[in-house]
Amino acid sequence: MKRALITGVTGQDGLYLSELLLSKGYEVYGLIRGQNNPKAELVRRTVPGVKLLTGDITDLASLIRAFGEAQPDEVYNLGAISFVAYSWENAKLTSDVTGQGVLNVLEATRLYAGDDISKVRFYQASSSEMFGKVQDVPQRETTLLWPRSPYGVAKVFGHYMTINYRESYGMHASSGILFNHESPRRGPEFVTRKVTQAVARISLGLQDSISLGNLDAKRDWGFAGDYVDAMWRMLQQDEADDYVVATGETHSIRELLDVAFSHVGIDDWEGKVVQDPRFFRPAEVDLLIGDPTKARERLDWTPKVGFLELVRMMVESDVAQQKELAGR
Ligand code: F7E
Repeated sequence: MKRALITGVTGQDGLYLSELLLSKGYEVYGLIRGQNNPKAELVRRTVPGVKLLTGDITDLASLIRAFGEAQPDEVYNLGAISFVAYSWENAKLTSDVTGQGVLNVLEATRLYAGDDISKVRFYQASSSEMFGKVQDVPQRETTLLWPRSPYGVAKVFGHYMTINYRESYGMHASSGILFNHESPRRGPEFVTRKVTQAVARISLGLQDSISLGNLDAKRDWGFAGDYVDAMWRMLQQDEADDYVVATGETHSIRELLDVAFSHVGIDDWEGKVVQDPRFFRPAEVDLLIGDPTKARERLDWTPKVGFLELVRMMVESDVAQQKELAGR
């Protein structure tokens, strides 16, 4: 039975990855941060098979202890401060967690492996935010990185540190450059979920409008459940490498609004959307579209859920959730 250790297990990807690994017969350990973390209960309820360990990716000693208990064959570093807008207000903290945290997990992995670096494989959750002011369209593994947010800069550090551990120590360390990936489990601070939750509430007469920032930004949105499968596939390869994980399609926030509102029978949403300067960013990433050719050819990975299906799935889930909340 293989053993996996996941940092960031309380997040959307941590939950989907836990389900995937448990279904494959893995023994799964999840790192939980902080005292009485309210999200621990969510993990226990959603994926009861996961064994929780206390630790923090900013605290190397806690990681060494967690590795000792989990004895992992595979390590998935998903832990991060992941909300881009927040990273301008908390740049140092984002750098410590999302950037330096990667170095801590790599170092804990190396110390745990000791003389036999081949005994453990490492996955780093890199991000399309690293492409920022894009230098190629579509973006691929070789595209020059030009991050536009403290979050993006921190992810670039983690990305190159992962490559450096691969090249310096021969560690099986892979980096998945994941484009935006969403699901009904997405946090409501991200634009897809913010929209689907508001659309559900508007359709039920629970709110009148939604306040948003830049409606012209374009993103390559996929389904998180598909993307965790790509993570796992990377660690099953003979050689570690870097892979873009994306759908190869891009859509604007306006198109997201079109699909979400029309799914509840509202075709003209203009009067229901307010543009609020609070939600504009100091520097925007205008266009992201990934080229997943390498992942398709080497990992035999293709996304199964398309944009329309994804948005509709999220709207339906939010309508059901809002009805349940309203009925209580
Ligand atoms: O913004 C625009 C916003 O916050 C998407 C994270 O998972 O993906 C995610 O980062 C776009 C941006 O995601 C609102 O300006 C307009 O252009 O959903 P988001 P993100 O910043 O792309 C990458 C791959 C990651 O790695 C990150 O961890 O939508 N937008 N109005 C808005 N965005 C938000 N959040 N809220 C608005 O009201």
